[in-house]
Amino acid sequence: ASGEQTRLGIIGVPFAKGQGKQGVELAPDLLRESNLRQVLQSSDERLLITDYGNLHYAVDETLLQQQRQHYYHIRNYADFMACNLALIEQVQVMLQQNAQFLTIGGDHAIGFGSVAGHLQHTPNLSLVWIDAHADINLHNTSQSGNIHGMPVSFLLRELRNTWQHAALDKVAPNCLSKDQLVYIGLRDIDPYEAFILNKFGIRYYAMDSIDRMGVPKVIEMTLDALDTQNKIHVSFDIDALDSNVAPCTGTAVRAGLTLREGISIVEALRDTKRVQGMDIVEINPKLGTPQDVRTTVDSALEILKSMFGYRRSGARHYSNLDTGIL
Ligand code: HAR
Ligand code: MN
Ligand code: MN
Ligand code: MN
Repeated sequence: ASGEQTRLGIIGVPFAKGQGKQGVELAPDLLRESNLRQVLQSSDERLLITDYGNLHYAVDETLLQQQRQHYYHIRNYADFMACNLALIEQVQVMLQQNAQFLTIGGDHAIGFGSVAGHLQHTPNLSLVWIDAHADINLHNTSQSGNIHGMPVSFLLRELRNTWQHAALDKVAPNCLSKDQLVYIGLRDIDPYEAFILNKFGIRYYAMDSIDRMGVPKVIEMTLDALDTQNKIHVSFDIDALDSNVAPCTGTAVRAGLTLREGISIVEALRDTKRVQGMDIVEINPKLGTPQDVRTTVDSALEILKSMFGYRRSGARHYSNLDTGIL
């Protein structure tokens, strides 16, 4: 079994129009320049990595018309939908060619296309959304008009009908069940978002739950909630981490996950062997000092290498090792 390889596809999505700050679009190339590939490869020698480059999209007249007629109050709706439609296709291509995929944002608006594409390939899917924010606003509840605060509402069966002019049944017919969604790390929930979470009984472990129960219990409850037959998608917003380890992000909220808590969560999810897709989003190298950028990128790489095989307790397979020393 030590010669067995796992194919991993990577797509960069340099999308910044889900919020107001320039800079998140630089993250995919910055991670590549920071040796993402080598870091992942050395975390597990069996990974076979294919980098598909950065996603391109074109906005068509139908989407511009949807925006003008129905979603003019949502900033960049047409760009959002065009980018996500391209991502939905790209994720399915990656899953035809690879066992796992990684989507590098960009802001969290791309969480819609990444998870929706995953759902079209694998209808029985669970989603773990690790974030300071719930990103579950509707077009008529958002205070900011920023669509990176709304992607989850496009995914859930119970909420997607609020986007009745978005033709979701056509572009992404498979949707997520509300009992297969778990949030971890929340600490900045808008009033309408809290109403929605509670109305539908969506599971969320906000930072106070983590403080009360600790990460091991939260992970246990998370895994208990998810159907063991399902594959898992992990959408990791870097702002879930405390701003001392992830300062370069557009909407930093203090008192977040420590890097160790983040790593523990990701390790436990990885150890289920059911994680098939992951996003890492909201890294903005234009915010903060060069040292802050270094810190944020290093934290992201730690999270990613844990997801894709690194064990703090040491490697378990030794195919490339000269064991003649003993
Ligand atoms: N809830 C706020 C809004 O909808 C803030 C959302 C900030 N979102 C992110 N993604 N950074 O998690 O505008
Ligand atoms: Mn497949
Ligand atoms: Mn987010
Ligand atoms: Mn966030």
